Amino acid sequence: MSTPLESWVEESARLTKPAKIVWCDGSVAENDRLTDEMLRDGTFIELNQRTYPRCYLHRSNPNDVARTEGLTFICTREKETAGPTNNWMAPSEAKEKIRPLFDGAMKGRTMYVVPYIMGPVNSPYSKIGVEITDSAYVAASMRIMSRMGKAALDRLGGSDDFVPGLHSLGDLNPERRFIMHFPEEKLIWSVGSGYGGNALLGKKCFALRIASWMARDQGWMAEHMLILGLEDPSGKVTYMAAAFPSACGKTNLAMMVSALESQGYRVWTIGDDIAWMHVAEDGTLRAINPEAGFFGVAPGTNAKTNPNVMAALRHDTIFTNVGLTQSGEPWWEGMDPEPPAGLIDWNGRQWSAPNGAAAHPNSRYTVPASHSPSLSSRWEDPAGVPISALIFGGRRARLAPLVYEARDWQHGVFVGATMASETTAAATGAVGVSRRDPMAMLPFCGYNMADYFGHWLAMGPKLKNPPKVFHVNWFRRSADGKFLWPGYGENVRVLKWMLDRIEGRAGANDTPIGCVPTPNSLTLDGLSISRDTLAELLAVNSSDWSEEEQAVGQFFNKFDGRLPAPLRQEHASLGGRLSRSSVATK
Ligand code: OXD
Ligand code: MN
Repeated sequence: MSTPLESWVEESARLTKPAKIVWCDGSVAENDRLTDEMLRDGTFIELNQRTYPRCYLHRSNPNDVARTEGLTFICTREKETAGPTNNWMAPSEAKEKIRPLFDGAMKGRTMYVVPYIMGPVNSPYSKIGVEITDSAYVAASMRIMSRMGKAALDRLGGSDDFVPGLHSLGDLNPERRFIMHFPEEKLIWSVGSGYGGNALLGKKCFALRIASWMARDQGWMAEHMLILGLEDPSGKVTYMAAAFPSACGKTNLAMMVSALESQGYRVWTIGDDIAWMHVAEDGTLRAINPEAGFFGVAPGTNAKTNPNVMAALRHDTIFTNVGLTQSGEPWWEGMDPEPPAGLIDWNGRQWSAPNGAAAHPNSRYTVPASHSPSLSSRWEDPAGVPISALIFGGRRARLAPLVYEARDWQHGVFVGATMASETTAAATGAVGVSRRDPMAMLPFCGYNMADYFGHWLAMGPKLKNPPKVFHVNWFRRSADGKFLWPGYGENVRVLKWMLDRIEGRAGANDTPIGCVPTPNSLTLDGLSISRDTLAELLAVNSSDWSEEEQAVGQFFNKFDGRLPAPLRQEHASLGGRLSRSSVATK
């Protein structure tokens, strides 16, 4: 008798007709074999093995370099279940459309069966997925990004408790590219793309879209959040989780070298992209990082912005769509002030400035978390770490102050639900356009966002001491377009203010949007920042916020009657506070 997994593999093979099937065990020997094959067929280019041992460069098809949100669907029986912010297709229609694209797609190719665990091997919160793929690059990347191979098969046994994901590169034609999710049957079908977020199915497809659905049903949370621990001078570590949209600095914050290290404040990394959070028996919110590696944006990464990751990616790392130096090393914009001579760009052409960027703006490194010098000793704690603060943030040139604190859980949900950010190169489409991205989950929520807000609201009362909720904006600019805040390692000063708030030590001014630090409550020693700049960073401008309040109303209208009433109430209360404060300041 075949197991449910064997039956699904057989069924997928009948459809895709591969020349051979390889069951991945995740071993070093297997990884060496895959690497050799990819070096032979050109999928991998060897980097300088002296300075970057076991590191390789992969160049993807130039039309396949980012997540394609327009081709990503939530396929539920009812359109309403997917909601107004997702692309929707009925499951039967989606399957009819995609099945022919899978039919014979693996002819002459190898089918890799990639079993994996999302989460620590022995955590009760972890879950199993199995990806079938015809891409060796995907199989090798999944080995870095998850606990892949034998450990997953051992945990699964003969059970059917896994999320199946069928992936084929297809012909890489965007006309025939679809990323389909069937949350009602916990199934993923992805065809026509080899790019990370579209093709490494454990990440966005399972750990966010399908998992958010499971989390709603089972009473936990699957969020687009980094997890970090802030150590204080006494050695106590306070854990925080933060949601920022793609390419807004989650990895840098999670791995930061603290500017307050000499005062005893250090940051420890648990995860850089996804948090699965459960209510523990003691009423705390406990977070695990379901991933095992970092799939980070390369451009802008350097010894100042993220020294820990620069150290981490010097061995056993896959680079995708970065530039290549004459000495066979990876290179991207922002790595050094000047590009080295003789660079090859991400398309494999001799680079010169008029050709555009040497590295694609969404070029990536795929590196095991275990390489990071900042990795927390608790990063694989099966019980997760207790979360004391949840942080939302986006890129906003104007409007949002450096940091503010929500009044309570319900207001915090409103702050997360109304977050907005300027778009980045992590997804195809225009860059720099402001859009609402609730909880940074707009592209990743597997069901109706109004119901997702309802789920957030329902989680608060289940927690004994709900985490405090904050909003940050590292990206506020002056009238002449300059960033007001230095960011990176200096962001620890904001984390420290949050810690002081959690412990009841720091001062704040109550404003219509929430509590903003008093200038003296931020630890600014060693940083040269003028009082005027600080005032600009912390300013809450009532007329700008009134415009924002109107825009939020329009956004909420998308959800019609489905929007939870407490969010309407929070919206009305904000309006009331803003009009009272503008009367008061007149
Ligand atoms: C990612 C993304 O790759 O959010 O993490 O796009
Ligand atoms: Mn992400």
